[in-house]
Amino acid sequence: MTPQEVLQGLYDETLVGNAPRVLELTNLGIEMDMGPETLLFDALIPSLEEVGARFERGDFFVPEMLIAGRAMSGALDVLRPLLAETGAETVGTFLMGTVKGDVHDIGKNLVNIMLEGAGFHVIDLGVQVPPEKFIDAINEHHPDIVGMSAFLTTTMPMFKANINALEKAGMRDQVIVMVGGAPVTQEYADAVGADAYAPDASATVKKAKALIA
Ligand code: B1M
Repeated sequence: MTPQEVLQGLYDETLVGNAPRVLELTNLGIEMDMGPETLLFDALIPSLEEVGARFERGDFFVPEMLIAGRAMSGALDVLRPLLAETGAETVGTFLMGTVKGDVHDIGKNLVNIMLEGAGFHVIDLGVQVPPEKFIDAINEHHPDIVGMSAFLTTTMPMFKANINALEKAGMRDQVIVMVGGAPVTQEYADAVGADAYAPDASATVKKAKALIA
């Protein structure tokens, strides 16, 4: 297979949620020295974007989104050690979670992988994280930055609820709050009183490093 055929195959098989084939092609791409970023940014992410577009048009439904998401997650498991392998020293602690009511985690996991690769110690609280769980984890781990992901317009308001909870607990000044996720914008981040916003995983790493420098 040529590198172009591997990328096309990864795109097509992710789109239809063929997880075993996505895994095979991911491993093949790595054996062919294609580099984890190429597989991710030139095939896997564009494919999920197309899944989202088809869902919006009514051509795909939740089950199709689910199996495509699973196929992507399987590939991420293979790519994780390669993306994170830098040997960088710990630069700070990043507490991360997808907000309450939201189960999307692929984007959050990708941000985590890139942060780990850049030397952050990442504590992942998972998905559907309620405000009190963020508070407890801040008390326990004393992170430099608290990252909150939301992928639905209906769950974005949880940023504000989480920040309010931090204020109520007298902890707002102890942490930098960073927000992100597909529908989030800089304007929205400003409106809810977050300290920072990033549109994607690599921008998150750059901002996070700058924030604690
Ligand atoms: Co859902 N979903 N989904 N979904 N899903 C979206 C997000 C949607 C945009 C699809 C669409 O309509 N085009 C839409 C949201 C519309 C909106 O509100 N604006 C949507 C919907 C509507 C829903 C449901 C409501 C569907 C339903 O039930 N009727 C439902 C909600 C469930 C819930 O959470 N309560 C639902 C369910 C699901 C699945 C479970 C089936 C599955 C999730 C699987 C999983 O995550 N484990 C799923 C999927 C796969 C998607 C799409 C197709 C792909 C998401 C993804 O992984 N993208 C998505 C469409 C799309 O985004 N194009 C969609 C790839 C990922 C690498 O990108 O997630 O954007 P992204 O992450 C980026 C950035 O956002 C940023 O960096 C990441 C990496 O570069 N980032 C941060 C993320 N967090 C950050 C934090 C930061 C900084 C940057 O600082 C802390």
